[in-house]
Amino acid sequence: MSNLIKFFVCLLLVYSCSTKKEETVDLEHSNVELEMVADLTSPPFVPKPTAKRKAKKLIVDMEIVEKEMELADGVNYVFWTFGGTVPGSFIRAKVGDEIMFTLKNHPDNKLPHNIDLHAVNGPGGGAESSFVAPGYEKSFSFKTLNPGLFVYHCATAPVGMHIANGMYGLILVEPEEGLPPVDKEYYIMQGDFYTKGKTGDRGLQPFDMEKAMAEQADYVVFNGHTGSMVGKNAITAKAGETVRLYVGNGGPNLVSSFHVIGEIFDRVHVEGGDLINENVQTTLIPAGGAAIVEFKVNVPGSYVLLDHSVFRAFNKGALAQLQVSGDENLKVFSGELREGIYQPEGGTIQELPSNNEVITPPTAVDLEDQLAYGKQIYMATCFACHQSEGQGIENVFPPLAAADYLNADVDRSIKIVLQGLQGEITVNGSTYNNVMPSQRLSDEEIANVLTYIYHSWDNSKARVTPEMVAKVRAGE
Ligand code: HEC
Ligand SMILES: [Cu+2]
Repeated sequence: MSNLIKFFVCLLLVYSCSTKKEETVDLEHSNVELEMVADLTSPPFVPKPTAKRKAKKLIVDMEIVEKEMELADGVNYVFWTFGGTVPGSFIRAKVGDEIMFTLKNHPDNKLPHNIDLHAVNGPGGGAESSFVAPGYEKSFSFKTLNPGLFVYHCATAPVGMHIANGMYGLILVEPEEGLPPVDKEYYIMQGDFYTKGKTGDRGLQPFDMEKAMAEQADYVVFNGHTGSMVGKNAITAKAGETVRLYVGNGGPNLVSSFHVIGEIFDRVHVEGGDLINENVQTTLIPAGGAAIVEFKVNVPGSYVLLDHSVFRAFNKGALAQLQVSGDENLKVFSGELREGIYQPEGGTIQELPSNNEVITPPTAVDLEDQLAYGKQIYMATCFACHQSEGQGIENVFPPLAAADYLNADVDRSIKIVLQGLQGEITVNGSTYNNVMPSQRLSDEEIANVLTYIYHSWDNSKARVTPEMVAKVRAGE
Protein backbone atom coordinates (compact mmCIF):
# COMPACT_ATOMS: atom_id res chain seq x y z
CA MET A 1 0.00 0.00 0.00
CA SER A 2 2.60 2.52 1.09
CA ASN A 3 4.52 1.53 -2.00
CA LEU A 4 1.51 2.47 -4.03
CA ILE A 5 1.32 5.86 -2.26
CA LYS A 6 5.02 6.37 -2.87
CA PHE A 7 4.43 5.53 -6.47
CA PHE A 8 1.68 8.15 -6.72
CA VAL A 9 3.77 10.75 -4.92
CA CYS A 10 6.58 10.00 -7.32
CA LEU A 11 4.25 10.24 -10.25
CA LEU A 12 2.96 13.59 -8.97
CA LEU A 13 6.51 14.83 -8.50
CA VAL A 14 7.52 13.75 -11.93
CA TYR A 15 4.40 15.31 -13.35
CA SER A 16 4.88 18.61 -11.55
CA CYS A 17 8.56 18.57 -12.45
CA SER A 18 7.79 17.99 -16.04
CA THR A 19 5.12 20.69 -16.15
CA LYS A 20 7.55 23.06 -14.51
CA LYS A 21 10.09 22.18 -17.12
CA GLU A 22 7.57 22.84 -19.84
CA GLU A 23 6.89 26.20 -18.30
CA THR A 24 10.53 27.20 -18.39
CA VAL A 25 10.82 25.88 -21.92
CA ASP A 26 7.79 27.98 -22.79
CA LEU A 27 9.38 31.05 -21.30
CA GLU A 28 12.55 30.50 -23.26
CA HIS A 29 10.45 29.91 -26.29
CA SER A 30 8.61 33.19 -25.93
CA ASN A 31 11.96 34.94 -25.46
CA VAL A 32 13.09 33.55 -28.77
CA GLU A 33 9.79 34.68 -30.19
CA LEU A 34 10.78 38.26 -29.49
CA GLU A 35 13.00 37.83 -32.49
CA MET A 36 11.20 36.59 -35.54
CA VAL A 37 12.21 35.88 -39.11
CA ALA A 38 9.85 37.64 -41.49
CA ASP A 39 7.97 35.49 -43.93
CA LEU A 40 8.40 37.11 -47.34
CA THR A 41 6.00 36.30 -50.17
CA SER A 42 6.03 36.66 -53.94
CA PRO A 43 3.19 38.51 -55.66
CA PRO A 44 0.19 38.14 -55.75
CA PHE A 45 0.41 36.65 -52.25
CA VAL A 46 0.90 38.30 -48.88
CA PRO A 47 2.19 36.87 -45.59
CA LYS A 48 -0.19 35.99 -42.74
CA PRO A 49 -1.67 38.88 -40.73
CA THR A 50 0.30 40.05 -37.67
CA ALA A 51 -3.08 39.95 -35.85
CA LYS A 52 -2.59 40.52 -32.13
CA ARG A 53 1.11 39.77 -31.83
CA LYS A 54 3.30 42.24 -29.94
CA ALA A 55 6.00 44.30 -31.65
CA LYS A 56 9.19 42.30 -32.22
CA LYS A 57 12.63 42.28 -33.67
CA LEU A 58 11.79 41.30 -37.21
CA ILE A 59 14.55 39.82 -39.32
CA VAL A 60 14.19 40.56 -43.02
CA ASP A 61 16.59 38.91 -45.45
CA MET A 62 16.29 40.03 -49.03
CA GLU A 63 18.37 39.15 -52.05
CA ILE A 64 18.69 41.24 -55.19
CA VAL A 65 18.66 39.16 -58.37
CA GLU A 66 19.16 40.48 -61.90
CA LYS A 67 17.46 38.07 -64.27
CA GLU A 68 15.83 37.68 -67.64
CA MET A 69 12.09 37.01 -67.50
CA GLU A 70 9.10 37.43 -69.76
CA LEU A 71 7.45 40.86 -69.79
CA ALA A 72 4.78 40.00 -72.37
CA ASP A 73 4.21 36.93 -74.56
CA GLY A 74 7.39 36.49 -76.61
CA VAL A 75 8.98 39.59 -75.11
CA ASN A 76 11.83 39.16 -72.67
CA TYR A 77 13.45 41.71 -70.45
CA VAL A 78 16.35 41.77 -68.01
CA PHE A 79 14.65 42.65 -64.74
CA TRP A 80 16.45 43.78 -61.63
CA THR A 81 14.51 42.36 -58.68
CA PHE A 82 14.18 42.34 -54.91
CA GLY A 83 13.82 38.64 -54.18
CA GLY A 84 13.54 37.37 -57.77
CA THR A 85 10.11 38.80 -58.62
CA VAL A 86 8.59 42.05 -59.88
CA PRO A 87 7.37 43.56 -57.66
CA GLY A 88 9.74 42.38 -54.93
CA SER A 89 8.82 40.24 -51.94
CA PHE A 90 6.02 41.54 -49.73
CA ILE A 91 7.12 42.45 -46.20
CA ARG A 92 4.49 42.40 -43.45
CA ALA A 93 5.38 44.12 -40.19
CA LYS A 94 3.68 45.70 -37.22
CA VAL A 95 4.03 49.19 -35.84
CA GLY A 96 6.80 49.20 -33.21
CA ASP A 97 8.73 46.36 -34.84
CA GLU A 98 12.47 46.76 -34.98
CA ILE A 99 13.39 45.58 -38.45
CA MET A 100 16.84 44.09 -38.90
CA PHE A 101 17.22 44.34 -42.65
CA THR A 102 19.91 42.47 -44.57
CA LEU A 103 20.21 43.24 -48.27
CA LYS A 104 22.24 40.78 -50.33
CA ASN A 105 23.44 41.49 -53.87
CA HIS A 106 23.82 38.18 -55.71
CA PRO A 107 27.39 37.55 -56.94
CA ASP A 108 26.19 37.05 -60.54
CA ASN A 109 24.66 40.53 -60.61
CA LYS A 110 26.40 43.26 -62.55
CA LEU A 111 25.49 46.38 -60.63
CA PRO A 112 25.49 47.82 -57.14
CA HIS A 113 22.04 48.48 -55.65
CA ASN A 114 20.40 49.66 -52.45
CA ILE A 115 16.95 50.01 -50.90
CA ASP A 116 14.90 53.04 -49.87
CA LEU A 117 11.88 51.98 -47.82
CA HIS A 118 9.19 54.61 -47.47
CA ALA A 119 8.36 53.06 -44.07
CA VAL A 120 11.68 54.30 -42.66
CA ASN A 121 12.17 57.46 -40.62
CA GLY A 122 15.80 58.24 -41.40
CA PRO A 123 18.13 59.56 -44.09
CA GLY A 124 17.55 58.10 -47.54
CA GLY A 125 14.99 55.64 -46.15
CA GLY A 126 17.90 53.23 -45.67
CA ALA A 127 19.44 53.86 -49.07
CA GLU A 128 22.74 55.18 -47.76
CA SER A 129 23.20 52.32 -45.30
CA SER A 130 22.28 49.62 -47.77
CA PHE A 131 24.35 50.45 -50.90
CA VAL A 132 25.84 47.08 -51.76
CA ALA A 133 28.08 45.74 -54.56
CA PRO A 134 27.53 42.36 -56.28
CA GLY A 135 28.64 39.51 -54.02
CA TYR A 136 28.24 41.52 -50.80
CA GLU A 137 25.55 42.04 -48.16
CA LYS A 138 24.67 45.02 -45.97
CA SER A 139 22.61 45.19 -42.78
CA PHE A 140 20.81 48.08 -41.15
CA SER A 141 17.91 48.41 -38.74
CA PHE A 142 14.95 50.70 -38.28
CA LYS A 143 11.86 50.96 -36.11
CA THR A 144 8.44 51.14 -37.76
CA LEU A 145 6.90 54.29 -36.27
CA ASN A 146 3.97 54.83 -38.66
CA PRO A 147 1.38 52.27 -39.71
CA GLY A 148 0.46 52.11 -43.40
CA LEU A 149 1.22 50.50 -46.74
CA PHE A 150 4.56 51.72 -48.07
CA VAL A 151 6.59 51.37 -51.25
CA TYR A 152 10.22 50.36 -51.21
CA HIS A 153 12.55 50.78 -54.20
CA CYS A 154 16.15 50.90 -55.29
CA ALA A 155 17.68 54.36 -55.18
CA THR A 156 20.99 53.75 -56.93
CA ALA A 157 21.90 56.10 -59.78
CA PRO A 158 20.52 56.23 -62.37
CA VAL A 159 17.52 55.85 -60.03
CA GLY A 160 14.92 55.95 -62.79
CA MET A 161 16.62 53.09 -64.60
CA HIS A 162 16.75 50.88 -61.50
CA ILE A 163 13.06 51.47 -60.83
CA ALA A 164 12.14 51.05 -64.50
CA ASN A 165 13.84 47.65 -64.42
CA GLY A 166 11.51 46.45 -61.65
CA MET A 167 13.23 47.39 -58.40
CA TYR A 168 10.22 48.10 -56.17
CA GLY A 169 7.86 46.35 -53.78
CA LEU A 170 5.58 46.91 -50.78
CA ILE A 171 6.00 46.83 -47.01
CA LEU A 172 2.87 46.80 -44.87
CA VAL A 173 3.12 48.14 -41.33
CA GLU A 174 0.00 47.02 -39.50
CA PRO A 175 -1.48 49.05 -36.65
CA GLU A 176 -1.09 47.66 -33.13
CA GLU A 177 -4.44 45.89 -33.21
CA GLY A 178 -3.85 44.55 -36.73
CA LEU A 179 -6.16 45.06 -39.69
CA PRO A 180 -9.70 43.64 -39.49
CA PRO A 181 -9.80 40.07 -40.83
CA VAL A 182 -10.98 39.48 -44.43
CA ASP A 183 -11.39 36.33 -46.51
CA LYS A 184 -8.83 36.99 -49.27
CA GLU A 185 -5.79 39.24 -49.51
CA TYR A 186 -3.65 39.89 -52.60
CA TYR A 187 -0.58 41.91 -53.58
CA ILE A 188 -0.64 43.88 -56.85
CA MET A 189 1.82 46.44 -58.09
CA GLN A 190 1.80 48.47 -61.27
CA GLY A 191 4.92 49.46 -63.19
CA ASP A 192 5.69 51.13 -66.53
CA PHE A 193 8.35 49.70 -68.87
CA TYR A 194 10.38 51.20 -71.71
CA THR A 195 11.86 49.02 -74.43
CA LYS A 196 14.06 49.63 -77.47
CA GLY A 197 11.50 47.97 -79.69
CA LYS A 198 7.87 48.97 -80.08
CA THR A 199 5.09 47.54 -77.91
CA GLY A 200 4.87 43.89 -78.89
CA ASP A 201 8.26 43.61 -80.66
CA ARG A 202 9.52 40.16 -79.83
CA GLY A 203 12.79 38.95 -78.42
CA LEU A 204 14.96 40.28 -75.64
CA GLN A 205 14.22 43.99 -75.33
CA PRO A 206 16.76 46.30 -73.73
CA PHE A 207 15.73 49.27 -71.58
CA ASP A 208 15.30 52.55 -73.49
CA MET A 209 16.50 55.55 -71.50
CA GLU A 210 15.18 58.11 -73.97
CA LYS A 211 11.62 56.74 -73.94
CA ALA A 212 11.81 56.56 -70.14
CA MET A 213 12.79 60.21 -69.96
CA ALA A 214 10.01 61.12 -72.38
CA GLU A 215 7.62 59.01 -70.22
CA GLN A 216 6.49 57.06 -73.29
CA ALA A 217 5.84 53.63 -71.83
CA ASP A 218 5.72 50.60 -74.13
CA TYR A 219 4.22 48.45 -71.38
CA VAL A 220 2.22 49.23 -68.27
CA VAL A 221 1.71 46.05 -66.28
CA PHE A 222 0.64 44.59 -62.96
CA ASN A 223 3.15 42.30 -61.27
CA GLY A 224 5.80 42.49 -63.98
CA HIS A 225 3.99 40.70 -66.83
CA THR A 226 1.05 41.50 -69.11
CA GLY A 227 -0.57 38.17 -68.15
CA SER A 228 0.51 37.94 -64.51
CA MET A 229 -3.07 37.58 -63.26
CA VAL A 230 -5.05 36.68 -66.37
CA GLY A 231 -6.76 33.37 -67.28
CA LYS A 232 -5.32 30.49 -65.30
CA ASN A 233 -3.24 32.96 -63.26
CA ALA A 234 -6.28 35.04 -62.23
CA ILE A 235 -6.68 35.76 -58.54
CA THR A 236 -9.76 34.14 -57.03
CA ALA A 237 -12.52 34.55 -54.45
CA LYS A 238 -15.93 33.08 -53.69
CA ALA A 239 -19.19 34.99 -53.87
CA GLY A 240 -19.91 36.54 -50.49
CA GLU A 241 -16.25 36.85 -49.51
CA THR A 242 -14.44 40.00 -48.52
CA VAL A 243 -11.33 40.85 -50.54
CA ARG A 244 -8.48 43.18 -49.59
CA LEU A 245 -6.00 44.29 -52.23
CA TYR A 246 -2.66 45.83 -51.37
CA VAL A 247 -2.05 47.90 -54.49
CA GLY A 248 1.20 49.71 -55.11
CA ASN A 249 2.58 51.74 -57.96
CA GLY A 250 6.31 51.49 -58.63
CA GLY A 251 6.20 53.90 -61.55
CA PRO A 252 8.83 55.09 -62.44
CA ASN A 253 6.65 57.65 -64.23
CA LEU A 254 2.94 56.97 -64.46
CA VAL A 255 0.13 57.47 -61.96
CA SER A 256 -2.44 54.66 -61.74
CA SER A 257 -6.21 55.14 -61.88
CA PHE A 258 -6.95 51.83 -60.21
CA HIS A 259 -10.39 50.42 -60.90
CA VAL A 260 -12.19 47.08 -60.77
CA ILE A 261 -14.86 46.64 -63.43
CA GLY A 262 -18.09 45.56 -61.80
CA GLU A 263 -17.10 46.32 -58.21
CA ILE A 264 -17.24 49.29 -55.91
CA PHE A 265 -14.56 49.62 -53.25
CA ASP A 266 -16.37 49.50 -49.92
CA ARG A 267 -13.33 50.98 -48.20
CA VAL A 268 -10.10 52.52 -49.47
CA HIS A 269 -7.16 53.39 -47.25
CA VAL A 270 -6.36 56.44 -49.33
CA GLU A 271 -2.67 56.55 -50.31
CA GLY A 272 -2.08 53.60 -47.97
CA GLY A 273 -2.56 55.76 -44.85
CA ASP A 274 -5.21 56.11 -42.13
CA LEU A 275 -7.74 58.10 -44.11
CA ILE A 276 -10.60 55.84 -45.13
CA ASN A 277 -12.84 56.65 -48.05
CA GLU A 278 -15.96 54.60 -48.70
CA ASN A 279 -17.90 53.61 -51.82
CA VAL A 280 -15.15 54.48 -54.28
CA GLN A 281 -15.17 53.64 -58.03
CA THR A 282 -11.56 54.48 -58.98
CA THR A 283 -8.70 55.32 -56.69
CA LEU A 284 -5.62 57.26 -57.73
CA ILE A 285 -2.30 55.67 -56.80
CA PRO A 286 0.71 57.93 -57.24
CA ALA A 287 4.06 56.67 -58.50
CA GLY A 288 5.88 55.65 -55.35
CA GLY A 289 2.58 55.28 -53.49
CA ALA A 290 0.01 52.66 -52.55
CA ALA A 291 -3.59 52.09 -51.50
CA ILE A 292 -5.44 49.38 -49.62
CA VAL A 293 -8.79 48.62 -51.22
CA GLU A 294 -11.47 46.40 -49.70
CA PHE A 295 -14.69 45.11 -51.14
CA LYS A 296 -17.14 42.27 -50.84
CA VAL A 297 -17.76 40.23 -53.97
CA ASN A 298 -21.48 39.57 -54.20
CA VAL A 299 -21.95 37.65 -57.41
CA PRO A 300 -19.81 35.17 -59.35
CA GLY A 301 -18.03 36.05 -62.58
CA SER A 302 -14.88 37.57 -63.93
CA TYR A 303 -13.91 40.99 -62.62
CA VAL A 304 -11.26 42.98 -64.45
CA LEU A 305 -8.73 45.01 -62.49
CA LEU A 306 -7.19 47.81 -64.51
CA ASP A 307 -5.58 51.20 -64.77
CA HIS A 308 -8.57 53.19 -66.07
CA SER A 309 -6.26 55.11 -68.40
CA VAL A 310 -7.61 52.45 -70.71
CA PHE A 311 -5.06 52.29 -73.51
CA ARG A 312 -2.63 51.17 -70.85
CA ALA A 313 -5.02 48.42 -69.82
CA PHE A 314 -6.11 47.01 -73.15
CA ASN A 315 -3.03 47.76 -75.24
CA LYS A 316 -0.08 47.94 -72.88
CA GLY A 317 -0.93 45.27 -70.32
CA ALA A 318 -2.30 46.94 -67.15
CA LEU A 319 -5.10 44.45 -66.76
CA ALA A 320 -5.75 41.57 -64.34
CA GLN A 321 -8.65 39.29 -63.48
CA LEU A 322 -10.39 38.38 -60.27
CA GLN A 323 -12.33 35.18 -60.85
CA VAL A 324 -15.26 34.81 -58.45
CA SER A 325 -16.92 31.43 -58.06
CA GLY A 326 -20.14 30.54 -56.24
CA ASP A 327 -23.87 30.85 -56.48
CA GLU A 328 -25.76 33.51 -58.38
CA ASN A 329 -27.40 36.23 -56.35
CA LEU A 330 -30.17 37.43 -58.63
CA LYS A 331 -31.21 40.14 -56.20
CA VAL A 332 -27.83 41.84 -56.64
CA PHE A 333 -27.26 41.19 -60.32
CA SER A 334 -29.26 39.37 -62.94
CA GLY A 335 -27.97 40.63 -66.28
CA GLU A 336 -27.06 38.28 -69.07
CA LEU A 337 -23.52 37.07 -68.57
CA ARG A 338 -21.44 37.19 -71.68
CA GLU A 339 -17.88 35.91 -71.73
CA GLY A 340 -15.03 37.75 -73.32
CA ILE A 341 -16.20 41.35 -73.26
CA TYR A 342 -13.19 42.72 -71.53
CA GLN A 343 -10.23 40.89 -72.93
CA PRO A 344 -6.86 42.36 -73.64
CA GLU A 345 -6.91 43.45 -77.25
CA GLY A 346 -3.57 42.02 -78.00
CA GLY A 347 -1.80 45.24 -78.88
CA THR A 348 1.09 43.69 -77.05
CA ILE A 349 1.01 40.43 -78.97
CA GLN A 350 2.03 40.79 -82.56
CA GLU A 351 2.78 37.94 -84.90
CA LEU A 352 6.18 39.19 -85.89
CA PRO A 353 8.94 36.76 -86.72
CA SER A 354 11.33 36.45 -83.83
CA ASN A 355 14.51 38.32 -84.62
CA ASN A 356 16.18 37.58 -81.36
CA GLU A 357 19.80 38.36 -82.17
CA VAL A 358 21.82 35.54 -80.72
CA ILE A 359 25.36 36.42 -79.88
CA THR A 360 27.60 33.52 -80.67
CA PRO A 361 31.14 34.80 -80.40
CA PRO A 362 32.99 33.33 -83.38
CA THR A 363 36.64 34.17 -83.84
CA ALA A 364 37.19 37.21 -86.00
CA VAL A 365 39.73 36.67 -88.77
CA ASP A 366 39.89 40.22 -90.11
CA LEU A 367 38.85 43.78 -89.34
CA GLU A 368 35.52 43.32 -91.12
CA ASP A 369 34.67 40.38 -88.83
CA GLN A 370 35.73 42.34 -85.78
CA LEU A 371 33.43 45.22 -86.72
CA ALA A 372 30.48 42.90 -87.36
CA TYR A 373 30.89 40.87 -84.16
CA GLY A 374 31.75 44.00 -82.18
CA LYS A 375 28.54 45.67 -83.29
CA GLN A 376 26.47 42.70 -82.06
CA ILE A 377 28.08 42.94 -78.65
CA TYR A 378 27.59 46.69 -78.59
CA MET A 379 23.90 46.35 -79.39
CA ALA A 380 23.40 43.67 -76.76
CA THR A 381 25.53 45.12 -73.97
CA CYS A 382 26.67 48.75 -74.19
CA PHE A 383 23.78 50.22 -76.13
CA ALA A 384 21.34 50.30 -73.19
CA CYS A 385 23.45 52.96 -71.53
CA HIS A 386 25.67 54.52 -74.19
CA GLN A 387 22.85 54.60 -76.80
CA SER A 388 22.65 53.49 -80.42
CA GLU A 389 25.00 56.07 -81.94
CA GLY A 390 27.31 56.19 -78.94
CA GLN A 391 25.84 59.55 -78.08
CA GLY A 392 25.27 58.69 -74.42
CA ILE A 393 22.81 60.56 -72.23
CA GLU A 394 23.68 63.94 -70.80
CA ASN A 395 24.71 63.87 -67.15
CA VAL A 396 24.15 60.12 -66.90
CA PHE A 397 26.04 58.07 -69.49
CA PRO A 398 29.12 59.57 -71.20
CA PRO A 399 29.33 59.52 -75.00
CA LEU A 400 31.49 57.03 -76.85
CA ALA A 401 31.06 58.98 -80.10
CA ALA A 402 33.94 61.39 -80.89
CA ALA A 403 34.87 61.00 -77.24
CA ASP A 404 38.17 62.59 -76.18
CA TYR A 405 38.33 60.42 -73.06
CA LEU A 406 37.94 57.21 -75.08
CA ASN A 407 40.44 58.17 -77.76
CA ALA A 408 43.13 59.36 -75.34
CA ASP A 409 44.00 55.92 -73.96
CA VAL A 410 43.17 52.50 -75.45
CA ASP A 411 44.46 50.48 -72.50
CA ARG A 412 42.37 52.57 -70.13
CA SER A 413 39.24 51.79 -72.20
CA ILE A 414 40.04 48.08 -72.06
CA LYS A 415 40.44 48.33 -68.31
CA ILE A 416 37.07 50.15 -67.97
CA VAL A 417 35.24 47.39 -69.83
CA LEU A 418 37.02 44.72 -67.77
CA GLN A 419 36.65 46.31 -64.35
CA GLY A 420 33.86 48.89 -64.67
CA LEU A 421 34.28 52.51 -63.67
CA GLN A 422 33.06 54.85 -60.99
CA GLY A 423 34.00 58.32 -59.81
CA GLU A 424 34.13 61.62 -61.62
CA ILE A 425 35.42 61.75 -65.20
CA THR A 426 35.29 64.48 -67.85
CA VAL A 427 34.28 63.57 -71.40
CA ASN A 428 34.16 66.25 -74.11
CA GLY A 429 34.03 68.95 -71.47
CA SER A 430 31.14 67.50 -69.42
CA THR A 431 31.58 65.76 -66.10
CA TYR A 432 30.03 62.39 -65.25
CA ASN A 433 29.93 60.79 -61.84
CA ASN A 434 28.17 57.52 -62.10
CA VAL A 435 28.71 53.77 -62.05
CA MET A 436 29.55 51.59 -65.01
CA PRO A 437 29.38 47.89 -64.08
CA SER A 438 32.23 45.61 -65.13
CA GLN A 439 31.27 43.62 -68.22
CA ARG A 440 31.48 39.86 -68.25
CA LEU A 441 32.97 39.48 -71.72
CA SER A 442 35.82 37.41 -73.14
CA ASP A 443 39.08 38.95 -74.39
CA GLU A 444 37.91 38.39 -77.95
CA GLU A 445 34.55 40.04 -77.29
CA ILE A 446 36.13 43.07 -75.64
CA ALA A 447 38.61 43.41 -78.53
CA ASN A 448 35.76 43.31 -81.03
CA VAL A 449 33.42 45.70 -79.28
CA LEU A 450 36.15 48.29 -78.67
CA THR A 451 37.42 47.98 -82.25
CA TYR A 452 33.85 48.57 -83.41
CA ILE A 453 33.53 51.65 -81.17
CA TYR A 454 36.92 53.06 -82.23
CA HIS A 455 35.94 52.60 -85.90
CA SER A 456 32.55 54.28 -85.48
CA TRP A 457 31.28 57.80 -84.89
CA ASP A 458 34.46 59.80 -85.72
CA ASN A 459 36.68 57.97 -83.29
CA SER A 460 40.42 57.29 -83.72
CA LYS A 461 40.15 53.96 -85.65
CA ALA A 462 42.37 52.22 -83.11
CA ARG A 463 42.33 48.44 -83.42
CA VAL A 464 42.15 46.30 -80.29
CA THR A 465 43.31 42.69 -80.31
CA PRO A 466 42.49 39.90 -77.85
CA GLU A 467 46.21 39.86 -76.92
CA MET A 468 46.01 43.51 -75.85
CA VAL A 469 42.99 42.71 -73.66
CA ALA A 470 44.76 39.68 -72.17
CA LYS A 471 47.71 41.87 -71.18
CA VAL A 472 45.48 44.41 -69.42
CA ARG A 473 43.54 41.58 -67.75
CA ALA A 474 46.80 40.13 -66.47
CA GLY A 475 47.71 43.57 -65.11
CA GLU A 476 50.77 44.01 -67.32
C1 HEC B 1 24.67 50.10 -67.12
C2 HEC B 1 25.16 51.15 -67.98
C3 HEC B 1 26.43 50.92 -68.78
C4 HEC B 1 26.74 49.87 -69.62
C5 HEC B 1 25.88 48.64 -69.90
C6 HEC B 1 28.02 50.17 -70.19
N1 HEC B 1 28.50 51.36 -69.69
FE1 HEC B 1 30.26 52.27 -70.19
N2 HEC B 1 29.90 53.71 -68.84
C7 HEC B 1 28.77 53.83 -68.07
C8 HEC B 1 28.93 54.92 -67.16
C9 HEC B 1 27.90 55.39 -66.15
C10 HEC B 1 30.20 55.47 -67.39
C11 HEC B 1 30.84 56.64 -66.63
C12 HEC B 1 31.32 56.16 -65.27
C13 HEC B 1 31.77 57.28 -64.36
O1 HEC B 1 31.08 58.29 -64.29
O2 HEC B 1 32.82 57.11 -63.71
C14 HEC B 1 30.79 54.70 -68.48
C15 HEC B 1 32.02 54.95 -69.03
C16 HEC B 1 32.57 54.27 -70.12
C17 HEC B 1 33.80 54.59 -70.77
C18 HEC B 1 34.72 55.76 -70.44
C19 HEC B 1 34.09 57.08 -70.75
C20 HEC B 1 33.97 57.39 -72.22
O3 HEC B 1 32.97 58.02 -72.59
O4 HEC B 1 34.85 57.04 -72.99
C21 HEC B 1 33.97 53.67 -71.77
C22 HEC B 1 35.14 53.57 -72.74
C23 HEC B 1 32.85 52.76 -71.70
N3 HEC B 1 32.00 53.16 -70.71
C24 HEC B 1 32.66 51.67 -72.54
C25 HEC B 1 31.63 50.76 -72.45
C26 HEC B 1 31.50 49.59 -73.27
C27 HEC B 1 32.46 49.20 -74.38
C28 HEC B 1 30.39 48.94 -72.86
C29 HEC B 1 29.83 47.62 -73.38
C30 HEC B 1 30.71 46.50 -73.44
C31 HEC B 1 29.81 49.71 -71.78
N4 HEC B 1 30.58 50.81 -71.55
C32 HEC B 1 28.64 49.36 -71.10
C33 HEC B 1 27.64 53.01 -68.12
C34 HEC B 1 27.56 51.83 -68.83
CU1 LIG C 1 19.19 48.91 -58.13
